[in-house]
Amino acid sequence: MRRRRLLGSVTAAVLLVIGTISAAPAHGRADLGAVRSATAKFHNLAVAEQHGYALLTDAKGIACIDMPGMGGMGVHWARPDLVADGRLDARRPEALVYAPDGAGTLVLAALEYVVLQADWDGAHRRPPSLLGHAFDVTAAPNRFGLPAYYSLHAWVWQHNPAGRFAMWNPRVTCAVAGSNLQDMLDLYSLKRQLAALRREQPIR
Ligand SMILES: [Cu+2]
Repeated sequence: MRRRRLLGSVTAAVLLVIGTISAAPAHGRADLGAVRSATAKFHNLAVAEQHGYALLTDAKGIACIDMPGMGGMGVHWARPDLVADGRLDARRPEALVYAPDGAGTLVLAALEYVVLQADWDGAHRRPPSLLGHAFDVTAAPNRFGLPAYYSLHAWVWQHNPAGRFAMWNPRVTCAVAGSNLQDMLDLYSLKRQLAALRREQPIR
C-alpha cells in the first residue's frame, strides 16, 4: 500500500517534469503555427493589398532593401495604420516582406513587426518582444524617414541561415540577374497611380 502510494507519487512527479519540459517548446511552436495560419493568405500579393498593405519604398524610392555584406530583406508591403497604432500583435504584422526568387518573382518570406519607439516607450516600462524575441532599434534619421522605431523580422515563410528573427537574410539579394522584379514593381506603382487618378477624377 505504502509502496504503491510512493510509486504513484513518483509517477506523478515524473509526469509533471515531462509535462514541464514538453510544454515550453510546444507553446513556442503553437504561436508560430498561429502566425503562419494568420498570414498564409498573404502569399497572394493581391490579397495583401486588399487587406491594406501597400508597397513601401525608402526615402530614395528604393523598394528592394538589402545591405551589402549582410544580406537582404526584400520588398516590404506595409500597413501605415498598424505602424501608427502603438500596438503589436503577432497575428497582424505591420509589414509583409517579399523576397525575389531566382527569376525576380516576389515570394512571401518574412513578417515584420514595427512600432514607433516614442509610442511604445510612452506606454511600457520595457522594450517590446514578440514570440520570445527582443526587437531591434533603428534610430532617426533612417533611410525610411521614420522617427526612431522598434522592429522585429520573423522569417516564418523562408529560411534565414542567420536566424529566424535576424534582420538580414544572407540568402536574399536584390541583385537578381535578368529579373522581372523591376517590371513587377513598375506595374504596382502604375496601378497605384491609376487608382489615385481614378479617385481624383471619378468616371461620370
Ligand atoms: Cu524589413
